[in-house]
Amino acid sequence: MTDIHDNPLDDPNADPFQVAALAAADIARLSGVEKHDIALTLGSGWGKAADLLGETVATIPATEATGFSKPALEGHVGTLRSILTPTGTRVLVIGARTHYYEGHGVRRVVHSVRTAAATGARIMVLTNGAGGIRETWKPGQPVLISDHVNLTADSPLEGANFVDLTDLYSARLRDIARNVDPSLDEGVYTQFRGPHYETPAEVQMAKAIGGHIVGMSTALEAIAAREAGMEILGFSLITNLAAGIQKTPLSHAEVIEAGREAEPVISALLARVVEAL
Ligand code: 8IG
Repeated sequence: MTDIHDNPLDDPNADPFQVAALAAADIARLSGVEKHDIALTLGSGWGKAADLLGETVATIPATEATGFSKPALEGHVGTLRSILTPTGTRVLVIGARTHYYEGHGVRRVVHSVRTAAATGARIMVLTNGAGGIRETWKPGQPVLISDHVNLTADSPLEGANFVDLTDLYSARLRDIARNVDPSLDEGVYTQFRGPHYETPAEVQMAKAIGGHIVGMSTALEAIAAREAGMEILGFSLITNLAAGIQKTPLSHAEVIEAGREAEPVISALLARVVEAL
């Protein structure tokens, strides 16, 4: 199942939860760890957190787990890591995100989240790099996600499955994060399809409908995590102010550079928060 052209999730008759269960079994077999407690998806800028969390018990190329896609983007390490923290918590670190804009469908996008749930994880920590709408925010600043507006016009849920999204981004977990760093601000994440960045007019629309953060990944994943019964903590690294908020054009190189600079600080913060969960 390592060939991108032979992904079982692409079979419309496949049950995505069954594929996730197979992936979880792959992870258990390859890592020797039967059950994980917390799962953590590392977006751009957050990659160093894994090293700070504890002992890496196993590093698995994501393509060794059923249903995972090859990484599409440079800077996104396509590995699954099993980490044992000093307090004995098992953390599954997902360094292999499939974005909605890749066009492989929403099942592939949320497969890592469903797999995390199938490994036993009860808490899903989702991190990303994103644009900031609040003028007071600075590139390199981490913020908590308090809620989201899903502008993809899509859902990872199939059929008449009316999942409640009140308190989607757990107030309890946000409180724990703020105990670790009281200076953490929070905001509403608006997910656009991408991969283009927004026009300034779209950023103004996002602001008018209550958004503070613009991104391309996390809302769909959070919905799937909630469907799977997990408690969710979301973090955005503001790598740039959104189009028209910052006066200069957005560039992917700048975004990567902002992530690289912030990485040591926010990774240390994230490791401390995960340890406190
Ligand atoms: I990094 O400004 C990053 N990801 N939609 N807009 C959207 N996604 C982003 C942005 C941004 N910056």
